[in-house]
Amino acid sequence: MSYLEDISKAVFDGDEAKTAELVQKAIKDGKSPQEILDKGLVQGLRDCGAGFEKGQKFIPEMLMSSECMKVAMKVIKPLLVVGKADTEGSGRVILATVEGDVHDIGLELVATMLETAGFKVKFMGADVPTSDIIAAVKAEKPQLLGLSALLSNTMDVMPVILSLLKKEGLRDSVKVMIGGAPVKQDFCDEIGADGWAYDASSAVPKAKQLRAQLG
Ligand code: B12
Repeated sequence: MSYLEDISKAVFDGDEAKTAELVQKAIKDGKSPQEILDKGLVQGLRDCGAGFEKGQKFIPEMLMSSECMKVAMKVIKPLLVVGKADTEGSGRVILATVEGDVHDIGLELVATMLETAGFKVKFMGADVPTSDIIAAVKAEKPQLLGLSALLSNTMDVMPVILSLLKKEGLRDSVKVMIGGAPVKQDFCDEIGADGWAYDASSAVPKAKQLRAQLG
């Protein structure tokens, strides 16, 4: 097995100690942190989700796999940030996973990548009440609002947030970027959000593009 497959398997197995050990070794061997993240760690979580869908994995196991990811991110995050800072695309961003949805690992990666690109990020976490998101936009006037949903049913909170922003007269001053595994470009078009990105890396150029549109 390749080192990436070994890392994926350790995450899939929910083995925190092994994940940390393998990630540290890969870094020491000069492997790319981005590759470890995208092709090792995230793949392990995806495999775990696929196992859950097939009834081979259960919630406590998904939780153990997500803990592996968190442990590994402690090692990787500083390496992703070092050497890439760039203030060109700077702007203020609020990030939140919508109400009713506890998934926040992917959004944390988006936060890391945006910070790396020079954005000032307010990370509100998961299961954030819609009223808190609206209040934060009102109080902090960010250029961007990033919303995440991992569940097919919580995606539907996104258009509710958009219409409340409109009702509060905030919609024209903030660009809304959406993401999360079930969220796609067609959904973005359908609900009238400003942008969608597939993953944390592609969220950066998308955020810069949206920021530039505000002038
Ligand atoms: C870990 C996990 C959990 C953990 C979450 C821990 C945490 N703190 O996040 C726990 C165990 C708590 C959990 C719970 C549940 N989960 Co869960 N979970 C997962 C799993 C395995 C991995 C998610 C993950 O972290 N992926 C890795 C990250 C890096 O990827 P990502 O989240 O997609 O994020 C990337 C992109 O989507 C994008 N992105 C994400 N957000 C944003 C935002 C913006 C603005 C942008 C631009 C981009 C962007 O960038 C990210 C980084 O590259 C997925 C399987 C999967 N394939 O995703 C299931 C999955 C999401 N869960 C699922 C389910 C059903 C549940 C539960 C309902 C189970 C239950 N019966 O209770 C509960 C939900 C409870 C709730 N109310 O929310 C289903 C959802 C099915 C659906 N489409 O509705 C999945 C797909 C599993 C499956 N295949 O069935 N889960």
